[in-house]
Amino acid sequence: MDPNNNDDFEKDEDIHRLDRRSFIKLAGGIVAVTALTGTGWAVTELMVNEGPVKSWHKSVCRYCGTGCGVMLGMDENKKLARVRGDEEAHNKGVICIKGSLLAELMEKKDHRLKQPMIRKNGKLEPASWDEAMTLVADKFKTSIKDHGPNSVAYYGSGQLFIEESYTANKLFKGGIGTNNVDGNPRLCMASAAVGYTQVFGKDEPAGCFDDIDHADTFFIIGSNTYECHPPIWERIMRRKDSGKDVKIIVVDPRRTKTADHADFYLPVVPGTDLLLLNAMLHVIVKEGWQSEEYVQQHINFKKGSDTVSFEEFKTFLEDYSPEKVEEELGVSAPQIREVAYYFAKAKSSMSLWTMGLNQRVQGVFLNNTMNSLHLVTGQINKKGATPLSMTGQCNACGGVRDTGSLSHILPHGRLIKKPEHRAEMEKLWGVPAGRIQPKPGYNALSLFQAMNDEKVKAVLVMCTNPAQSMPNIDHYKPGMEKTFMVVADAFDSETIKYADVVLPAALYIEKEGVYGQTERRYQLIEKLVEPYAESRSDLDILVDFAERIGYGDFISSKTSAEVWEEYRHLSSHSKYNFEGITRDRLKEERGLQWPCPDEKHPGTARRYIPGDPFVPQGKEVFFYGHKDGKANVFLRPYIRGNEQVNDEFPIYLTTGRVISQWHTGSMTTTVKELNTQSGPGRFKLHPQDASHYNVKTGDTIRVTSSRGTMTGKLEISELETPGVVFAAFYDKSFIINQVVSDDHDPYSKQPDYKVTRVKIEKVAANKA
Ligand SMILES: Nc1nc2c(c(=O)[nH]1)N[C@H]1C(S)=C(S)[C@@H](COP(=O)(O)OP(=O)(O)OC[C@H]3O[C@@H](n4cnc5c(=O)[nH]c(N)nc54)[C@H](O)[C@@H]3O)O[C@H]1N2
Ligand SMILES: Nc1nc2c(c(=O)[nH]1)N[C@H]1C(S)=C(S)[C@@H](COP(=O)(O)OP(=O)(O)OC[C@H]3O[C@@H](n4cnc5c(=O)[nH]c(N)nc54)[C@H](O)[C@@H]3O)O[C@H]1N2
Ligand code: SF4
Ligand SMILES: [Mo]
Repeated sequence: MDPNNNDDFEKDEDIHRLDRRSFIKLAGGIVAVTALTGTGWAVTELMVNEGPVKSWHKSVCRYCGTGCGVMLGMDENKKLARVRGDEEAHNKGVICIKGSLLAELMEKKDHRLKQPMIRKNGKLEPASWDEAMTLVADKFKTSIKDHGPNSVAYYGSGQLFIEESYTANKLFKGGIGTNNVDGNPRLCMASAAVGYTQVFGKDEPAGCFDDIDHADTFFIIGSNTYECHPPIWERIMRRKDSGKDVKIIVVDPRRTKTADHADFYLPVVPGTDLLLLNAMLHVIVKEGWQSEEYVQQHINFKKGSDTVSFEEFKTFLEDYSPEKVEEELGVSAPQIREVAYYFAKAKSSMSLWTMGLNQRVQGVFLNNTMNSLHLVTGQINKKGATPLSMTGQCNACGGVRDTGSLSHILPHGRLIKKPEHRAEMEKLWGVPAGRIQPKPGYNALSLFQAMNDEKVKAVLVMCTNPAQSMPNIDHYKPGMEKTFMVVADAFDSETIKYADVVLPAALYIEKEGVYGQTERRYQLIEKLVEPYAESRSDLDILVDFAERIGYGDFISSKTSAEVWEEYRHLSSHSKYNFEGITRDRLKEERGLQWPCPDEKHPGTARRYIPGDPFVPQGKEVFFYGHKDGKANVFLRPYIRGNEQVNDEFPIYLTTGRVISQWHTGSMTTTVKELNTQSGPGRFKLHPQDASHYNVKTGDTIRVTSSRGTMTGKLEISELETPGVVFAAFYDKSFIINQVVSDDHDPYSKQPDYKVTRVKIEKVAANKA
């Protein structure tokens, strides 16, 4: 099915309700499903070819931050023939429909980029690697010479291998001498990373997925776990079915499939969650449900950089009584009290959150306060009790947050703004003092603005499709036109329309490297097939580029295994220490969680408690990111964003994902079964709003914000919420980011993709 030319979306079949036979039918008769579990979606095996498998190989799914272990079956022609979940991995054999169709992805050769291309007279023409890389090197060198190192930039991805992001970061920050290193994790994880760092002094979660098997209350907020982290959802459902008294609380303006299974569903007004979190804290301290141990021994209460008393914290919360917030929040006071009770009084409470909190103008405050809820109640540092920000992409944690490949950070939790951190990295990289610039570089939004303003003249874009994924995209297109853009991708993409040089990248098992998922678990993907046509791994491209611009000696590790050795040793100078995670261990084991300081160390499932190598002997809890071993609980006021509905723009647009498509769809829309499941891009509206606007399924509507307009088909769904129109962003003929606001969090600089006020107009009625 071509997603751009299809109107059969009314048949949008729900994979979750499909029985075995319908699933096989849906997938065109080519699948063999060995298990559809009680909750109905898990597919553990899928046969793409009937042919026999010659050898099975342990690997990792290339898509999301669940980081599922998969077993890849290669046939005698060395082609990926079968995929199944790895029972020995943390996902216990469970994978979702996208992972089960990895073999299909690898087969989509007609959509792949075949050779380098150079734009000549407005048209992309095939070129040799040497021609393309000579041009790239010349342009970057000239720009650096004429306009200084800050006139060039790298824009990367949470889907590159650790070795690749690390190399790019080292080259740009330690070699060229610019901090203009950013990427799509800015759109995704920045608020979580800043949030954790402010609270614990270090980024990355303390807990792990195993906590799911021990939790009694799940507080799921701004996460459609069912569609976006399906094996995690499956694990939560198994816990729920275990016979224990397990409560699931879901906070989401849309009644998603996740919300559908909740014991308590809180349909908050988009953008107001901080009222809920502060009101829960209000109830907790009023009722005396706080943990005295944590309040006395493990917490510093903070108002900005000042330490304040617990009493002052309580006074701050006075403004957030359930009765005061209920109207604006859209959740009743008794409901707020009820969820505060189940959160505080459970044996173990676990929170899970993703973009509904991160992609918000108050993303950092929301992340701070999620951690506060756990700290104040002592729902942390024991099995099943943990604030777990789930990561989106397969390698946003390992590849980008841990390697420090964002414009304000350095490897292993170091910050650009700290002179001692820069000095340490300069020493470790063996570069002159002062090489690393003292100011953060451009972040995603300011980078594309700098391209608009012609301050950045040349940019290397790897493994991301900003022309479709950036908010308010029309505003940033002039910059993409003007700047010398080098784009490395495996498939055709919107961004390639603006590229001056296109580099065909090797995909997934055509190369080798390490991914690090949500719970600090590092896993190896081994090379199993040769790169398609002329494509090369991103690491090979970066090494070649470094050599051509004069940093061949500095980028001395040239292969993935060599980079890993360098990087593993580097980590031993930090509290991320994973020197014990050798390549050989990664080949044998189902991933290892850092810290893991030596080769005998089993890895660390839970940080800040005994078992974590950095917790001093005799301490039961020690937040070693801060010298006094305490974590920060911040007083964070709710501030209304600019995107509030009014007479002109009376309804909220929120955007996100569907189970069977990946982001901008450049990979997943090439797979027929996934398109059949999702249907083409469209707006979704609740029946109540539909009757207000006098529209029905199949009609064409126009949605307009202060940023832009998009016209598209409409589907009416009971699963949506009155007052909210939803759209996903996978369909390149329906680029919703033309409408989405680029307002962003002032601290993390992460854009708010979740709350844009819009108006709706009917354009045409469905003819059918
Ligand atoms: N199938 C699939 N899975 C994926 C991906 C994919 O593309 N496809 N991408 C991966 C990546 S990179 C990411 S970042 C994750 C994202 O995973 P999720 O964050 O779970 O996915 P989203 O659909 O972006 O948004 C989550 C929810 O936030 C809700 N929301 C909107 N506004 C608000 C609000 O004001 N408050 C609250 N509480 N909730 C709000 C939306 O209704 C939506 O249900 O998924 C990962 N997994
Ligand atoms: N409206 C709206 N927009 C959003 C979001 C939202 O919720 N709503 N979410 C945001 C978030 S959280 C994210 S993470 C971003 C994601 O946004 P993007 O990163 O722009 O989206 P992807 O489709 O994942 O793009 C990855 C590209 O890398 C290519 N690729 C795959 N493997 C390789 C490889 O090995 N090497 C190279 N060089 N290329 C490869 C793929 O073909 C694809 O074109 O979108 C953001 N945009
Ligand atoms: S949940 Fe994520 S990692 Fe697991 S199979 Fe699905 S897409 Fe892959
Ligand atoms: Mo993401």
